[in-house]
Amino acid sequence: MTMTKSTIPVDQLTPDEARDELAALAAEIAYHDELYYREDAPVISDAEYDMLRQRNAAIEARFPELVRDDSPNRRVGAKPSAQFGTIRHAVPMLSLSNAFDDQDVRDFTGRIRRFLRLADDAPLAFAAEPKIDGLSISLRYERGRLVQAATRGDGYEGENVTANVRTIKDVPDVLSGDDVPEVIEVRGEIYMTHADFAALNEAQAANGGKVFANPRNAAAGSLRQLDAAITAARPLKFFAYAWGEVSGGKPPGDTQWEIYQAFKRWGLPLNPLMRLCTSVDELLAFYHEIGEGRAGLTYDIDGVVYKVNDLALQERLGFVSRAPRWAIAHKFPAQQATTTLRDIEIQVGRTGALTPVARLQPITVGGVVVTNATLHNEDEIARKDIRIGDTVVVQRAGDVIPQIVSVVTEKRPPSAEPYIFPEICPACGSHAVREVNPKTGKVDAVRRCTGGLICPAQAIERLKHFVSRNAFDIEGLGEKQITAFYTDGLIRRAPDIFTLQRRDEASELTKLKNREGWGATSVAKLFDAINQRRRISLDRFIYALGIRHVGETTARLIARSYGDLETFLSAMRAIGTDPDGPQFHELDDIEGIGTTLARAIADFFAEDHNWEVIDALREEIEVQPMERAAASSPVAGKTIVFTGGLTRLSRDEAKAMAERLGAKAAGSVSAKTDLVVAGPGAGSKLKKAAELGIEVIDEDEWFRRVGEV
Ligand code: D41
Repeated sequence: MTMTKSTIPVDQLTPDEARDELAALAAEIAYHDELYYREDAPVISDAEYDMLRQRNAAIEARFPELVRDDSPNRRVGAKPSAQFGTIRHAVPMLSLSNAFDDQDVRDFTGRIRRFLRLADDAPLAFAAEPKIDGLSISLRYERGRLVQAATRGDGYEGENVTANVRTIKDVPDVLSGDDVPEVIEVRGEIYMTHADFAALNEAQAANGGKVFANPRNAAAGSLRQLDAAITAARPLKFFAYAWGEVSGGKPPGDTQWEIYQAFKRWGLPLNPLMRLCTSVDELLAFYHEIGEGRAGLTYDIDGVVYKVNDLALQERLGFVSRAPRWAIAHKFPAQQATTTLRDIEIQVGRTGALTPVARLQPITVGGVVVTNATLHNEDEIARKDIRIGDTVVVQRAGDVIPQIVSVVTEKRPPSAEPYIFPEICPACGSHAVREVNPKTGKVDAVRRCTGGLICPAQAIERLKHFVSRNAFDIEGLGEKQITAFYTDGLIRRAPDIFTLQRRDEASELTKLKNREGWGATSVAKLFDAINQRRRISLDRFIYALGIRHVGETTARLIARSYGDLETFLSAMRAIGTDPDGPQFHELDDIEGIGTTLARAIADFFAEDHNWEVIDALREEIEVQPMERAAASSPVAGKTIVFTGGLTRLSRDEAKAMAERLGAKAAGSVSAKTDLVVAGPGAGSKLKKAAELGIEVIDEDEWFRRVGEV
C-alpha cells in the first residue's frame, strides 16, 4: 500500500488534486480500517491514522462537491472492543512519573526528604524492582478467591477480562494463608517471555494468523481474546507489585517489603530481582546492575521502579495528579535508529495549534515499528535544520511518541531545502500566528490558526473532544460520524448534538436513517446514546468544554472546588467581566491551578461565543453537582492559609494535606480566608488575619482539628 503524500496546504489544492487525493485517502483509510477492525493488526499508529482522516475531512470541508460515495466519513466501522464489559476500579490505578538519569533519582529522593522534613542522614528505605514491560492488571480476591480481573484502562475504568485471567497459571485462583484479607485487589503486570513470544509468532505465521510486533503486544492481544480458550493456549505470566482496595484499609504489614512477603506467602508470584535499598547510591547501583543483566532476562523490562518502603510515609507523601510522590520509574535509555524523513505534515489541534509531524520511512526501533515522530514546533525544526528527504536519527523511549534527535547531514540529498513552516492554516487558510506572551514578552513556540470558529479542523477537533471517552462519552459518535455530520452541517457546535434528534424528526427529506451507512436501528441507538448523556457530572462537563490546558485532572479540581454548575458559572461570569477581580484570584488559588491555567480559563470565559455554547447546552442537559472533596472533614470547603515556620510539616505537605481534607490552601490572607495556621515568625499575614478577624491557630491545633494528632 503506498502512502498518500502531500504537503500542499488544503487551501492551495486545485479541484483536480483534491479529487485525486480524496480517492487515494479513501482507499488508504479503508485499508487501515480493515487491518484495525478485522485483523487487530494496525500497521500505522493511531495518531497517523487520525492524520489521514483529518486531512480527508479538511479536503472534504473545502470541496464538499467532491465528497465521494465511499468517503471514509460515511462508513461506520465496527467498533473495536466494546465486547468486554468495563469495570470501575474501587481504588484508581495510578501512573508513575519517570526519571531518566541519576540526577532525576537524586532529585526524587531529595523532594521526598524535603516534603517529609527528613534530615539528609535520616534513614529512608526503598523497595526497588524491575519495571516489567507488560500490561497492568488488577485482580480482585474475595475471601481468598479470585472474583474479578480488570485491565488498567485509563486508571479509573478497565476492561473485564476475568475469564481470560482465570486461564493464566501464574495467577492463583485461591490465595492460601490465614491472613488473607476478606477483600483484596492485587495489582501487577501480565507479560510474555521472549521464548514464548517467538514460539507464538512462529505458530501464528504458520497458521496464517496475526504476527505480533513485540511480547507486550502479544500479551495484550492474548489477554483481549474474546474466546478464553485462545487465551488459555497463550503462555501469559504474572508478577504482583501493588494493591488496590483492601478490607481494613491496608494489607497486613507496615512496609512495601512486608506486603511483598505476604503476597509470596499467599502464593502470588513476585519478581525475584526485587531488592530493599537504603540509600540513593544503592538505588543507582541496583539500576545499573539490572541494566547490565537486562539482555539476559527472559522477559522485557524498560527500567526499574523505586517505592518508598514505609507505608505510613507513602500515605503522607500522597499524589501529584495521578502519580504517587513516593514512587518513580527509572527508565533505561531510549533506543535509536536512522531512517529517512519522507514528509512533514501539519496537524491542526482543538485550540488551533499547528503541530508538525514527521512522516518516516518505517523503521524498527527497539522492537517497534515507527512511522512517524513528533517535531514539536517550528523552532525545533529550524534548530535541528530538519529537511524533507533527510536521514534522521529517531529515538523511542517507553510509551512516549518517537522523537527526531538529529539529522545525519552527510547523507543530505543536494536537493533538500530548508523547511518553511506554513503561515496559513492548512485546514482553513486563515493566518497562523505566534502569539507574544504578555508576561514574558516572548514569542510563543506554537503557531496557531486564527480561524477560530471558521476553521473546520478546530471545530471538528473540539467536537471530537466533546464526545470523547472522558468527556461526554457518546457511543456511536466517533470521529467519522462527527466529521461527516460536521461536513454536512448537521452538527457544527456541541449543542447541535442534543438537538439532532428533534431536527431529524422534524425533517421531511433528509432523515438520518436514510444516510449511507445508517439505518433505523443505528440511528435509534445513536439517539439513545445521546439521550443517556443529558445528565453529566460537573467535572466531565468542564473537561468537555475544551478549555486550553484544562485536562481531566484540572477539570476535576475545578469541579470539586466549585461544587455545582451555578456556582462555577457565576464565578466564571465574574471573571469574564473582571479578569483580575477576586473571583480570578480565587480560581488562581486552587491548589494545582497555576496562573497560566487560570488565565486560559479566564480567556475562555471572556468569549461570547463560548457562553452561547454553554447557554445552548444548558437548555439540553443537566449538570450534576460534584461531591466536594472529603466533605466530611472538619475543614472541608474552607480556605486555609499556612504561614510562618511549621515544624512537623513542610509547606508542600501542609498544602497537600489540606487539599486531601477538602480544603483549599491559599497563598494570601483575604476576606475569603476561613482559617490561618501560623507558626513561629509569621508576619504580615498574621497581622492581616487579625485585622480581618480571621481565626488563627498553631500547628498542633491544626493536627488536633483534623484528627491526626
Ligand atoms: O513492573 C511494572 N511495570 C510496575 C508498574 C511495577 N513494578 N510497579 C508499579 N508500581 C506502580 C505504583 C507505584 C503506582 C503502584 C507499576 C505501576 N505503578 C504502573 N504501571 C503502569 C502504570 C503504573
